[in-house]
Amino acid sequence: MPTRSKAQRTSTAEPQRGDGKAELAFYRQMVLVRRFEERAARGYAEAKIGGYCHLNLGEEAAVVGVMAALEPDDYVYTSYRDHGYALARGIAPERVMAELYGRADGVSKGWGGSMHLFDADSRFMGGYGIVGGQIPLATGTALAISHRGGTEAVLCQMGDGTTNIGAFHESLNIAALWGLPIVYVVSNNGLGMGTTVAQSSAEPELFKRSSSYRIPSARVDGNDPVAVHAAACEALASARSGRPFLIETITERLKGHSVVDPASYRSRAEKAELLAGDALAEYAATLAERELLSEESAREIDDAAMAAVDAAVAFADASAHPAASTLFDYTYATPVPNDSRRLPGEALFPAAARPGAVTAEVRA
Ligand SMILES: Cc1ncc(C[n+]2csc(CCOP(=O)(O)OP(=O)(O)O)c2C)c(N)n1
Repeated sequence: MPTRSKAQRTSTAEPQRGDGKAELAFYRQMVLVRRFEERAARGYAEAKIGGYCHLNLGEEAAVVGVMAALEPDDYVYTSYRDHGYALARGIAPERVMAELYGRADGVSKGWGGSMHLFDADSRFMGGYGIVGGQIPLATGTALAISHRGGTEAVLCQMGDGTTNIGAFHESLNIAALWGLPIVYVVSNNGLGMGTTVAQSSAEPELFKRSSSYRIPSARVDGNDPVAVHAAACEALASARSGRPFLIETITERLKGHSVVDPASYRSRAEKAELLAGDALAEYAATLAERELLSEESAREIDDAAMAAVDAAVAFADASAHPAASTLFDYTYATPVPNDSRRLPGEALFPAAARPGAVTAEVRA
């Protein structure tokens, strides 16, 4: 069993309900994520963005609250729904948008796209397109930290549907057995594509799933960034002391699974209800009620977010497409010659092995 140094660090990011500054900072970030995602949807419709594209619209509070609890040297792994997490990690909107545009100045040099944002400098280890692919990798990172007696923690975010992937259970088991410094965050937006949690999970109260592995857990209102932040601070403190933790945030995705999903599994009435209960608007109203946010400051915050997103789009538009010669440069640790690709028109099979030209051969 790996040894974990007991040199522990408590999180400096303490929950701050009542301190208007922290609450406004959450709001600012939530608005930035909202405006960024709206613009990403537009960029997709304009064919500026290709491939898959999944948005955090509606999930801003859950994203921002959890990310604010991290230290700069902690590691972050997320699902493909990763834009908001990257922004909340402090990665420049320009570099995130350029990645969505598939440009060389993107955070993954244009080769990753929306689902694969990666920035080693901020220990943002990615965006993963394979459902649950991030969980064993995040757990392995926690194992590495534990081996070298580090004080960092790992945050591993996933969707509700992901808790049914085998790797979720394998990873939680190992994390608990070996006391790894990891927090699993399940963003429960009620749906895995069009399948509800009730249809897919025998235990629909997802935070309870970790109890099979004796991992403490909490369910929290994902519409309240302060509550999410408080839960994440507690979870990270637990992880750093050698006890992994699981947080389930109850959240909503306002739109379809990805930008091309019309969400026809939701009725019109349900869609209208969703928009009417938008967490961002509700949070703004709460701040206004507490006299932390005036109409004027709300407008200023919105204008600043729009300006940041406009600048990100201009930057992405001006950035070059990555050179084809760099295709394999960041894929393998061992360099792969770029001319090892099959060229257009080149035969798939060597002449003697072409379909129809093969003579049966048996080797004893
Ligand atoms: C191993 C694997 N199986 C299936 C898919 C197809 N797929 C992509 S997203 C998704 C739903 C995941 O839902 P959830 O974990 O709830 O995350 P959310 O999209 O709600 O954030 C599925 C089944 C995939 N990408 N990888």
